[in-house]
Parts: sequence; structure tokens; C-alpha cells
Amino acid sequence: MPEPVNPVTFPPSFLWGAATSAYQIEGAVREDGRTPSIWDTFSHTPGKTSGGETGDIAVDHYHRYRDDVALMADLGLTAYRFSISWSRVQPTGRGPAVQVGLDFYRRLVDELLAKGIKPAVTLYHWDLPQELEDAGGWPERDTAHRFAEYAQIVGEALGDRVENWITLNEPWCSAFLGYASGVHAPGRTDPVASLKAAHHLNLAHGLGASALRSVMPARNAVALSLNSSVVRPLSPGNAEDLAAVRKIDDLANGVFHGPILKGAYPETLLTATSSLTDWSFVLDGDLRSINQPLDALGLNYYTPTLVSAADAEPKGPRSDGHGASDHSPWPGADDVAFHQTPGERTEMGWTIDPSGLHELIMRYTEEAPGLPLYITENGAAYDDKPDPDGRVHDPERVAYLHGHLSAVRRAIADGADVRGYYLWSLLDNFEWAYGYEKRFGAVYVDYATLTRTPKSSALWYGRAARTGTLPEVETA
Ligand code: IFM
Repeated sequence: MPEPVNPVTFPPSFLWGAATSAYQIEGAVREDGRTPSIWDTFSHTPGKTSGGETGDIAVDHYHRYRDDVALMADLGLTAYRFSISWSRVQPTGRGPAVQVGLDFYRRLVDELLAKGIKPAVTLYHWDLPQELEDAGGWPERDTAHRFAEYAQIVGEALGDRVENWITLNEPWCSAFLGYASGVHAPGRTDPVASLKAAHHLNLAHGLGASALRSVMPARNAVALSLNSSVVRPLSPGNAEDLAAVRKIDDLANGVFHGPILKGAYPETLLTATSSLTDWSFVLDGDLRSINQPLDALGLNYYTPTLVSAADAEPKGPRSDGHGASDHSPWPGADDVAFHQTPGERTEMGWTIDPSGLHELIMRYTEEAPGLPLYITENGAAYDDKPDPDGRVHDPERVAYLHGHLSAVRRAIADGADVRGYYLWSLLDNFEWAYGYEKRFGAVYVDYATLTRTPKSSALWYGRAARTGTLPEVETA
């Protein structure tokens, strides 16, 4: 008889982490030789972010990192995923490194290790040095080679003390929100450029993974984080809706996991985009470079995507949750309509559905057997406000975390090898085109004073981290 599984207790080695990214929290954008990234340029362009907000100060983590690490340690977190600002380390995106830039990350890592928190480094979380964008950006092949050089520099500097590495975060957003719908930096709206960008991001991942491995101890793990979509049909029995699912699944998932995990782009993707490009930018040997063995895969999950054939429903504004633009982030998919999944939603308008996380984990467990998985992002934005006594009570986020962590636990019981979970996000921060309007943090930040106050979700999550068991959730 198999052992009965305690539904809320996790394996002892499970990592309980939180995640952030450089541009969203660091600030100090003009200090110590850092030059503008595409997000500095974009956020300073009128009309691109809510209220014209920028990451100039963000939550000033660059100066307050010691306190932020102490906060994580007090909560009881065992892991922290952060990203490196390429423009701090290699201001022009090429050439020698700036030691003072690397020193900031060395100090951060040392502080984490001293407090028993395992660091996970993301090399690229959307902030391309502006000079590389001026030279063509991700649609330009050379950017992948520049990324490999940068990966090697960071691997040499931190490879002795950081075991967990992520090359790219959510390359889908970099390629399709950055170059097709234009709601993210650099704000271009060219579908062909977005497909080239996707390929060069894949190439950057492959070349970057090899570069890291050439300079790091073999024990270190190299992964990437995909915002793999769980795509569902409006009418499961309708063949046209199922074709729409195939198309969006290829554009959201297959375009990355095809070459990375299987060494080929899906034939259905090549066909669906054939009126836009013949993919001749994929050169001989690229797929071999991209298809590096991975040590782990990072999955970022927030909400499922619901689609149908476009003529099944009257055409309305696209509701795929990726921001308003007249330009679609889905090249070659004008015949697909997006629908709001029914159910309760977070402040982003994203439907809460933990079953999607379970489905995603089981999909990769089947498609990439033996590959350890991490949930490298999951969380929710709510309109949090301090009570008169200064405490921040966020029971909706506690319920969200409980639901999604329970889904992870169920997947582990179903045979998935999930090694850790990183809550998005440690702190309220700059939510890209939404500016500071959406609060994803487990820790509340007062943007006027930059003081940090752990919300009740942070305390709840800290208890989970310390005990390895999900505490009960308050019911209203
Ligand atoms: O804030 C972002 C993060 O930078 C990437 N993944 C999704 C989060 C919430 O939108």
C-alpha cells in the first residue's frame, strides 16, 4: 500500500523562496557606472507606463539590500531569486566588466549565504542595455553572442557561490510584448521582428548555458524560466477551438520548449507563421546550440488562457491579460479570440485557478521526464493598504498562495519532481507598464518613505517555510 500523503507537508529539502528582478526593485539607475537599459528608455518615454512611472528609485533595494535580506531571514525564507542588471555589469552590453557593478551582486550573495538563504541568479529579466537595442536588439543575431559573453562574466564572478542559475526570465514577454504588441520595452510592433527575437533569445539561452558551464563548477544547475501558458479551449468539443489552442500553445510554449527541450520548432508553428516569415534566420547549428541539456526548468504561472476560433464569438478587445495594444502579441494568430476565464480575479484581472498550475507541472513532468522543476514565480496583485494600526492584512493573497502551493503539493504527490517555489514577489515593486499601481509584494512598501511592512501573507508564508507545512487559512 502506498503511504498516505499529507496534503500540506512538503519534502524537507523543498526551497521556500521569493523572487524579484533588478529593474523592478533596485533603483540607483545612474550609480556606479550603470547605463540605461531599454526599460529606462521606455519608462521615460511619455505614455508608456502608468503615470509615467519609472524604475529610477523603485524600492531602493540597491542601497537597502542588507535590510531586505534580513527581512527574508526573519520571515524564515530559504531561497531568493533575483536578477542581475546587465547594464550595471557591462554598461554598453559588450566588452570588459565593471567590477563595482559585480561587487554589488557579490555583496548581496554573501549576505544571503551568511543568513542561510540559497541564492538563484537570473541573468536576464528584460532589461537589455540600450546600446544593444540601438544595434538592433533581440531581432539581431549578435545580441545572443553578447549575452553569452555577459553570462560568462557573471558566471566567473559568482559561480563559486551561487549554485542555481537561470539564463532568461519569460522570453515570451521579451519577444512578443517587447517587439510585437509593444506594451513592453523596447515598444516595437513588428511581428516578424518578434519571431526573430524569440529565436535569438533561444540562441542566447543555449550559448549562455554553455558559457556558464565553461566557467562554473559542474555542481551548479543551469535552467531557464518560462511563463508557459496553460491554454484551454472555450468549447472543448469544437475542432476549431482546439486548433486555436494548438496555435496559441505553439506561440506561447512550443516556440521556446520546442527548440530548447526537443531541438526543433514545432512544424505547426512554422506553418501558422509561414505568411510572415520562412524562418531563414534559423541558421545551421543553431538548434544544436539551443538544445543544451538543462539541469532544471523554471515555471512561472499566474492564470490560464482561454481561447476559441475568432468567429465563434463576436470580436471584442483582446482579453489575454497582456495589456492593451492595437498590435497583437500573437503573430499569425488573428483567427484566434481570447476570453476571460470565469471565476474570481486578482487586481491584474487574472482569474485565480490553481488547477492550471497543477496541469502545467504535470505537462512538463510528462514532456521532460527526469527534469527537476521549480516554480520560479507565482503570486497575486491586490490593492493592499495598511490598517490604522499600520498592519497590512491581505487574506486574499494568503488564500491564493494556499491554493497554488496545495496544487504544487498535489503535483508532487502525483509524481512531479518540484524542488522549490519562489513567491512573486518579495516586495511591492515597479510592475512594468503598470508602474507602481499593482502590488505583488508579500512585503508592503510605502512608496513615500520606502519603509517595508510584511503583510499577513508574508508571515503566513514564513510559517510555511519554517515548518514545511502550509498553515490553515482564515475563512471569512
Ligand atoms: O512582475 C512580473 C515579473 O517581472 C515577470 N513575471 C510576471 C510578474 C507579474 O506580472
